[in-house]
Amino acid sequence: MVSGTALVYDDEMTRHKLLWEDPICAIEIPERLSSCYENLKRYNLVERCLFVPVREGTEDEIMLVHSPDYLEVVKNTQKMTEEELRKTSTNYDAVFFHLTTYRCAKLAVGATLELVDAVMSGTTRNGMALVRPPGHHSQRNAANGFCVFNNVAIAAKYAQRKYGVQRILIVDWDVHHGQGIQYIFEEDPSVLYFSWHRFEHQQYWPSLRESDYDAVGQGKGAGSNINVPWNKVGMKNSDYLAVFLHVLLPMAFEFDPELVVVSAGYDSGIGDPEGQMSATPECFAHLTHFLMHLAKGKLCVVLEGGYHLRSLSESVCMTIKTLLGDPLPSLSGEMVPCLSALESMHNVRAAHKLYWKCLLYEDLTPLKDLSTKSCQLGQGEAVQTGTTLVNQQESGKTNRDEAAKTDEFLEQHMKEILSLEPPVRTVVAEGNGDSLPPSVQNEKNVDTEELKAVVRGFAADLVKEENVLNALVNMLAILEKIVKKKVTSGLVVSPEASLSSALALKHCHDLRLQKILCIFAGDMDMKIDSDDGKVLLINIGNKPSEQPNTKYNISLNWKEDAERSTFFSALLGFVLPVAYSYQPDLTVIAVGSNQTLGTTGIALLVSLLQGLAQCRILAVIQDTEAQLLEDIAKPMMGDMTPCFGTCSPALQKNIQMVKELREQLQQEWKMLRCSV
Ligand code: Q9C
Ligand code: ZN
Repeated sequence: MVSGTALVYDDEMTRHKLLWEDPICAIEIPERLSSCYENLKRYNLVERCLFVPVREGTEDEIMLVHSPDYLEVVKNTQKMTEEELRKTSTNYDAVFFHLTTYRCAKLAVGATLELVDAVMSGTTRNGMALVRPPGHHSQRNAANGFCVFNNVAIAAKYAQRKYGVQRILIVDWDVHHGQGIQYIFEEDPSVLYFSWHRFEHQQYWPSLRESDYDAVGQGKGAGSNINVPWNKVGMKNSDYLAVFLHVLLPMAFEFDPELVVVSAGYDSGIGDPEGQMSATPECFAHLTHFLMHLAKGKLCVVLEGGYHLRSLSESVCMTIKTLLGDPLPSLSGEMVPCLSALESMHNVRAAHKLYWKCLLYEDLTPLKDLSTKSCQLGQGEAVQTGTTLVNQQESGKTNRDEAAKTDEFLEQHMKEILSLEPPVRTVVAEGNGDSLPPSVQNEKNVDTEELKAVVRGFAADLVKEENVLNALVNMLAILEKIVKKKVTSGLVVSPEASLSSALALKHCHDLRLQKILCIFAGDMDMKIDSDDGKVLLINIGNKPSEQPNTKYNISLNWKEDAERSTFFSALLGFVLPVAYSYQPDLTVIAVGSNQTLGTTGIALLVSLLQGLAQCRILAVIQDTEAQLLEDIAKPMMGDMTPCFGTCSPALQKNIQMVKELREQLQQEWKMLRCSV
């Protein structure tokens, strides 16, 4: 398995700067880069990465995307007077040139290509390039929006040429539309481009008609351009998560990329003066974590925008921590997507219905223009900043006050979320350790009277046999280690998986855990009492359940044999939205006999559930299924699962079942919603 995270950075890229007064360009400052690097040092993350030196991108590499004439224009800025630099800058929208711009822009390209090389050659699994100037607005013949050369687009062309990569996914989470990338790959079905962006019904910069959801790509590229316009500011963690779960990820898994490149702008984060959105730094950890499950983990993250220094640098650190495999902090905030986000999601899903199997059976008639309606309904749903109404001077002051408020908030917020997090990933296992990866510690048999008493108190009549008693006692010992944050996860092989999980749930209650997410896969014969909301039980069983579904007791039953694509839509479209809505303190996964998810299915389930409950998972496996031990241990250690590959469309009745369940429960679990 390939491991490690590359960090590509050079402070020479801080030399490019604005020399004259220009309120529009004033936010793209050198400190954007240096503050990220300083913060990475503060968190001791630099030494955990493989440091990769930058190089200049060559003229040929730049011309993979840009015209020779445009290259010449940029090259000429090297020897201009300030007056000429200024004059050249005015030929483009929101751009400034400096004597060092050409050099820095070549380094930004080269840094991005070094990252692609590190990942494609297998030197590291993933990595991040911290670069300036950014790239996603720049076009074949033009600089635009602080961007000179299109770093990410050049990287995609380079990966296609040098490594013969067949399918590349570009995820642009910058708050602006990377129209430059859209133009370059519009007709290319081998590059799937996803962008969300502040749009406000085309009022927001760059105010292009082609930034709306109905720009799906052209010719052979139809379906390979995904635009999610944000028509309101104030979008928060739950809105971003909903778009990933219901729009990007189903399409991305179906596309099955061989490489993922992120246009990672952090102006979509809280406090940013441009974006005016509300996503907190850990949101970027979750976005990164999801993308790590594609393309066998080959993920290149490349900096674009981000203008609130504290927000930017904390979010960059969360991204790199996640790339390194650290446990993720829980996603904070109310898990309810706003109406305006739901409207955008519905529209983009409807626009792509014809092109994607995962949307084929969805009931997606285009919405009427609800902009006025959603404004009325949306009050209180989005933050209204009102800074546009005040004059220049006052608004400067307001922005400074707001920036300082966000600084204060982030100081506190980061302390809170990082103190809750277990420091390192550790997995302990009980039972026969033969088939376990070496990184998994084997739990020594414990022999405490206290725990034995707990077991006897729970099921004295059931634990006649010594081996059952020991298994249960060891399970409790592991559970206590997880709850006390001595380890992140635990594995238990049990002769009585149902009994073990029921006891685990009871003991969680004794240990005062508030909310336990319990996932049963395969045959389990334990009735779990979950009416009080302390346990949320999701059964992914084979046997049709006798009881109707309720808020806290849900059964998903496939009609035929388990299909990959049914499992995908159930996992992304149902299990994860419910789990994120619930926000559990611990996840218990119990695998009974005859489970039908298969090795990859179980591994993907375990891996994605690590975004919840601060990564705390107890897996209880029926001894008949013990060969699954390694498949469950690996994702717990942060080893991403192999890809599924493109899958045949799911049976309509299975998709129908997931859809009905979603509709039935979306009042209770709001993250299930993907339409107004
Ligand atoms: N009122 C990047 O984030 N703003 N570029 C123009 C006019 C330009 C952003 C505002 C923003 C460019 C890489
Ligand atoms: Zn941006």
